[in-house]
Amino acid sequence: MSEDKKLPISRRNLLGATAGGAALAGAFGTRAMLTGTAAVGAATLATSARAAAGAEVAPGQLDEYYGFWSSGQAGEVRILGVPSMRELMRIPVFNMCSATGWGTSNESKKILTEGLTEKTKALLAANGKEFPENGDLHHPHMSFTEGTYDGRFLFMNDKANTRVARVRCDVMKCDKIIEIPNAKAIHGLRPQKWPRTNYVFCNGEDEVPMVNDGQILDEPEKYVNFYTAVNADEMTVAWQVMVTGNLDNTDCDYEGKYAFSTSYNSEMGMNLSDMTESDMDHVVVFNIAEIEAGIAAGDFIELNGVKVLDGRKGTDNKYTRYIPIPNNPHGCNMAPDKIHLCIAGKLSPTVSVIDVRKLDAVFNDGADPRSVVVAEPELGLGPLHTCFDGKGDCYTTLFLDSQVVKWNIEDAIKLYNGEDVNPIRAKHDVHYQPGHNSTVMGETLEATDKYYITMNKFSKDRYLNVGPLKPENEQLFAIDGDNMTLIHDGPTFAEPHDSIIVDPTKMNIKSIWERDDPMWADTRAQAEVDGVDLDDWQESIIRDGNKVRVYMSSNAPNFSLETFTVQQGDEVTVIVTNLDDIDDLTHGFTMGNHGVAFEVGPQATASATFVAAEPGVYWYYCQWFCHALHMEMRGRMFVEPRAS
Ligand code: CUK
Ligand code: CUA
Ligand code: CA
Repeated sequence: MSEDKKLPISRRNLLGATAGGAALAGAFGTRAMLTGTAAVGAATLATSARAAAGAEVAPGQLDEYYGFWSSGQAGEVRILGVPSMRELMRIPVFNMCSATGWGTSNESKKILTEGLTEKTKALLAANGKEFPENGDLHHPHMSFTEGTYDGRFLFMNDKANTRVARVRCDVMKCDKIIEIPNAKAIHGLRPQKWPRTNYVFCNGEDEVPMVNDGQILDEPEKYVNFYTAVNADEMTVAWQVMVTGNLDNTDCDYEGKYAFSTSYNSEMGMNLSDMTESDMDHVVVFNIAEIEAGIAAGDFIELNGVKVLDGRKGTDNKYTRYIPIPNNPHGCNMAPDKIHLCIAGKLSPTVSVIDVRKLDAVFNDGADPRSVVVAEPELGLGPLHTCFDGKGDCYTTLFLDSQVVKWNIEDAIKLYNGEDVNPIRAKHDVHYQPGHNSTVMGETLEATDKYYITMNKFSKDRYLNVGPLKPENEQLFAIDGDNMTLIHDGPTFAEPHDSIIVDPTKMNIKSIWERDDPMWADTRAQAEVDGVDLDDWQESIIRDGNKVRVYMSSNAPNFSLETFTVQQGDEVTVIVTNLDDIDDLTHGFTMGNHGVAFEVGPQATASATFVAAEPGVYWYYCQWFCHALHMEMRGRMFVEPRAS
């Protein structure tokens, strides 16, 4: 190779292709020695390591666990099988989905629209939209009963448009989305763990004027931030607490007493240097019983229809306490020992461990807020999130070091008390820059030491070049015993922030819809008015002024209507009921050239509305391959020219 043909210097060609790096990278890895080698050997190693760890999932075999993954700015939730890491399904939530018609069907548009505030509706209308067509979904979490998952719902945030959504786990579809008033940029989100998920706690990340109507603009000293409790059953806002500083990530205890939120901007800075100026920021602790008592006693103001309590710093309030924590903290993770809350330092190389049993004294007896910190081990650079194995060990991601550090809480406490112990059990290189991490059932009382997933923000040069936009990278480890064995290493599309791994025995998932599912209750009510039986074969075309409702059924490989006729300018609603009741027999309805396509699952009803603005012949067809004669499952809409 001539000098000028040499490849550019990269980790790959600098280090050469050698397997084994990942295995070596276990216990107490020396960074200089290990950087890069694991990157090259990982894929080959994962295959044999998977067999050794007993984590092989043969074709057709079922995975041990469900993984529910966020997708960041892609706006959806993904279901993965763990440990195979096969993507099983995508649940559209804050995004538009071409396959399922999420954002196009009437049923989904109602969910996407009905929870918006009037102000946002007007803002979107001025931009030609009915609902936000994007979302930034960071944190998917399941509902709890008595400290463990109960398989009812998933809840998730949209940072981009200040929303919280709920997914029904019986059908794996989103059924509610609400915008949170007053707050801006809902980021942290966790369901209440005890006694059950009555509340979903969530917090805005961005500070705004209390009344954000343009009267106050560049006066940050008048900005506030809001912590929100959503009524999980009704998907309404139960209450909010106004705080000082911003809020980042949140979690809550296993007793239903306290919720917590990290703040990286206690400074109330509006630029980077101001936001990182102070050595100490804080965690805000929210006292649930005092907040509920405050509501009952009328100690709130009503702001945009929400009861808002004042929990700002420096006020003599019973609702909040501020615990000083170094330096722009991020992750907020409650350990399954019910006692220890782990706050990741981010700019500080530490994790601050809070003993939640000591919080009563801070609220009731004026104890020093820092007295609740019982350990603060130095773990490495850029600690972001911590997860748990249920046996006293923790795994914390180190963003800057591109490592995960395994450490022990009890030893960290001993070290804090002056004993000569090292709480660090192991460090392992990951590729590259990890954010969130999860263990199986790790945020429940049933946390296990089975698998560990790290969600890494960069893949750099690990994969074939796909252009300037690179995939992210995820790595799954078997963690039973003292070892961490890499068993999966693969790219993902933007951007899995967070995941939970759930035991299938917690789930109760339907395979076919119930005919009377509430998802299409409005359509059913309209059909009754129109004298159409949605549960029977339908060939009805109902005209109502210039509105036309076209009812048809599907039964593979037929639509009940081969043709229907409307007038130019009619507003046409096509309602399709799938009368097939066979597992995995989904149909779809795509109306050519009208931007209309939606899924109709077995026994489901779905609909979409469009204006037939241009005369002509338009074919519609089923877009889910359902039968040998699926291509023939089509029909024509005739649009007659408007009589002049
Ligand atoms: S945040 Cu993404 S790495 Cu939004 Cu959960 Cu920490
Ligand atoms: Cu029905 Cu394809
Ligand atoms: Ca700060």
